[in-house]
Amino acid sequence: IAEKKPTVVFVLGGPGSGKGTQCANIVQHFGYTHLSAGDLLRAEIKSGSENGTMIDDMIKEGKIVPSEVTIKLLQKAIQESGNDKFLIDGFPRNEENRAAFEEVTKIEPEFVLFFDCSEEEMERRLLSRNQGRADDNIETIRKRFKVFLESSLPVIQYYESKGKVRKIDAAKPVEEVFESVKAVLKAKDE
Ligand code: UP5
Ligand code: MG
Repeated sequence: IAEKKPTVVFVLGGPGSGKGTQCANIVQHFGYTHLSAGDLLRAEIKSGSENGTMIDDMIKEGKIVPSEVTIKLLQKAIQESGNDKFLIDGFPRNEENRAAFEEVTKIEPEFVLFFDCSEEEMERRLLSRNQGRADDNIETIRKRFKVFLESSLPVIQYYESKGKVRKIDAAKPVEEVFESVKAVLKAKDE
């Protein structure tokens, strides 16, 4: 059966740039389903799956989990949602993630929301989050920043070269960031 391909927006930005916070706002106003790759991986650890220990070890080191694991979780969530519009938050994180997702799903993003924020501000936010995340300690935060610069920024640059990046100043207060986000999403509907 020929199914219509879903609409996908990738939501990217460094650790603590506000991806999850802004996705929650977008969901309330624009009818997307929010899929955080990190949340799906953390749920997989909790479920006691056979991959759980490997995923847990990688997250504690700030490393990127193999594409096939993350893509399977995303595909399952897409199928189970019943929706056709998705915010994919925190994925793809490297070139291999990006190529594998395209190859397996044949989906290309409509555009990429890029939350741009200084490391200093992101570090401050992560250290004061207090939600018990295993990776919110200064040692792991430094590793996450390094992986972001080395592996994830090139993905953003790839989409930039295709004219697909909508860059948002994410260092401002939450409400102001959301005003910029709304402007991008409204422009899409016009
Ligand atoms: N906050 C938010 N916005 C603010 C603002 N404008 N002003 C002041 N404070 C603001 O926000 C972080 C904190 O800042 C919160 O306390 C918030 O209230 C405050 P949040 O919205 O949670 O930021 P977010 O960008 O979502 O930060 P997060 O820590 O989730 O980003 P990461 O990209 O580091 O985490 P993720 O969960 O995506 O990935 C975690 C790990 O999983 C990765 O390191 C990796 O090991 C693994 N992973 C993979 O391997 N593959 C994947 O595809 C995805 C993840
Ligand atoms: Mg998040």
